[in-house]
Amino acid sequence: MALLNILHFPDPRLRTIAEAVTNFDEDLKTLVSDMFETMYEAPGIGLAATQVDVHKRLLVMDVSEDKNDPKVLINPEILEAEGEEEMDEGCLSVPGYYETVRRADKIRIRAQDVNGDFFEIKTDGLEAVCIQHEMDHLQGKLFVDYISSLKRDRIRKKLEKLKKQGQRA
Ligand code: K1U
Ligand code: ZN
Repeated sequence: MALLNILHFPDPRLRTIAEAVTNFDEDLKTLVSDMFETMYEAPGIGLAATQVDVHKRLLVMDVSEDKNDPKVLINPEILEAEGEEEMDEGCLSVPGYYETVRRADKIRIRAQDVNGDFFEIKTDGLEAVCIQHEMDHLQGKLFVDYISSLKRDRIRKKLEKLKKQGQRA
């Protein structure tokens, strides 16, 4: 098990479009296990491979209170989306910032597990929001893309300044 480095906005690698997973091998299982360790340690409720600089279509999540409901979605696809919901979102790649984002409230997803077997999930609320947020990462999109460019620029400048200060220390 290993903790992975999480990329921070505005790192251009976060804009990479991920490719489909085709090899369901031991390396994939190690990556999934490292992503869970990284997500729980952060702590977060989700993590997309893009955030750890792996440009493959997979995400991990656990929105349960007791952190005992880990889920892996590989090559996820939205089959149905309905309703609208506004929720405050955070992002491990945009530390310290929360913004309200409007997304579909109920979704039906098809994905593969670590063995390549297909399954479907029908969900709503926080889990539906988290899946959409993580699937955005796989397309190189961040929750700050839903807010005004003025606010986004302010966040970018603050995170760039923090990074510079960290490098000097
Ligand atoms: O993708 C990420 O960076 C993870 C992100 C997921 C997410 C949060 C909120 C709404 C949609 C998607 C996070 O986990 S941010 C941290 C967070 O929300 C949290 C951390 C500890 C306990 C509970 C929540
Ligand atoms: Zn995120």
